[in-house]
Amino acid sequence: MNQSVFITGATSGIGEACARKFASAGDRLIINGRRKDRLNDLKKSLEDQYKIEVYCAAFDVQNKDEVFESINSLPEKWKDIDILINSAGLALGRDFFDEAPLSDWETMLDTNVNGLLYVSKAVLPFMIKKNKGHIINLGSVAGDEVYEKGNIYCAGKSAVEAISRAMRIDLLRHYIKVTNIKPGAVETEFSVVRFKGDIDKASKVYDGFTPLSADDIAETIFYCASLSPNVCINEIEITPIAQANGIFFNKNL
Ligand code: NDP
Ligand code: 8X3
Repeated sequence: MNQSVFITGATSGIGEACARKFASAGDRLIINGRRKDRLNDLKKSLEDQYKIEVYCAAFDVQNKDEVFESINSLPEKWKDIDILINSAGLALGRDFFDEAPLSDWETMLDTNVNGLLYVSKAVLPFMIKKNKGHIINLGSVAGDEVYEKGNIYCAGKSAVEAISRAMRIDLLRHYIKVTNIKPGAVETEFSVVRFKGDIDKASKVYDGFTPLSADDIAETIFYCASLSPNVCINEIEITPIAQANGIFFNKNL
C-alpha cells in the first residue's frame, strides 16, 4: 500500500501480527515496545523478508516525556505517518475490587488509557498537517461488559471506547479516521502477562474453546485500513464463534 504505519506494542501478539501483515503489503513501519531485543529482531526479520523499511522506537508508553521525546525526534521522513495502531496494553491480575493491588490498577490505566493518549497526541500533529490519517485503537469486549474480577481492566477499555468516540468527533475537521477494534479472547502473551507469568493459569483461559489468533485481528485491522479513503469503520467487535461477549462462552469442558 506504500503507507507509513506506527504500531505500539509491536513486540508481541496483535501488534506484532499487524507489523507482519502491513509489512507483507509493502508498508513502512515504525514499531514500538519496551523490549529492544525483540524490536530489533522483528525489524531485521521484516526487512529481510519483505524488503521494507522499519524504524524501531523503543519507549514505555506510560512515560509521557519519553513518548513525546521519541516521537518528536523521529527523522523527518518518518514523521509522515498515515496510520497509528495503538496496541500497547495489558491486563494485570483477576482480583475482586476490594482485593486487587492498587499498583496493578495504576499500571493498567497508565498503559491502556494514558499511554494511548500520549502516543495519539504526539502523532496527531503529523496527521493534522496532512489533513489525513487513521488512528486504530485496541479496545475490547471488556469495554462493553464488565465481568467479575475484571474491574479496572474493563474500566480502562470502556475509556478507550469513549476516547475513540471523542477523537472521531473532534478530529472530523481534520479528516482523520478513528476505528475502535474490540476483540474477545485472542491467544497471545496477554494471559501470561495478566497472570504474572503463571503459564498454567494463562492456558486455562482458553480451555474448552478455540480463541482468536493475533493474525485474525491483524487481518481485521488491515481490512479497516485498506478501504476507500471515504470509508471509515468506526468500530468492530470480534469474537471467536464460542464467545458471545465478555461473559458468555460455549465451552466444551
Ligand atoms: P501481548 O501481551 O501479546 O502484547 C502486548 C504488547 O504491548 C507487547 O508488545 C508489549 O511490549 C506492549 N506493551 C505493554 N506495556 C507497554 C508499555 N508500557 N509501553 C510500550 N509497550 C507496552 O497482548 P495482546 O497483543 O493480546 O494485546 C494487545 C492489545 O490488545 C492490548 O491493548 C489488549 O488490551 C488488547 N486486547 C487483547 C485481547 C486478548 O484477548 N489478547 C482481547 C481484547 C483486547 P513490551 O512488553 O515489549 O513493552
Ligand atoms: C481482553 C479480553 O475477555 O480477557 O480484552 O477481557 S478479556
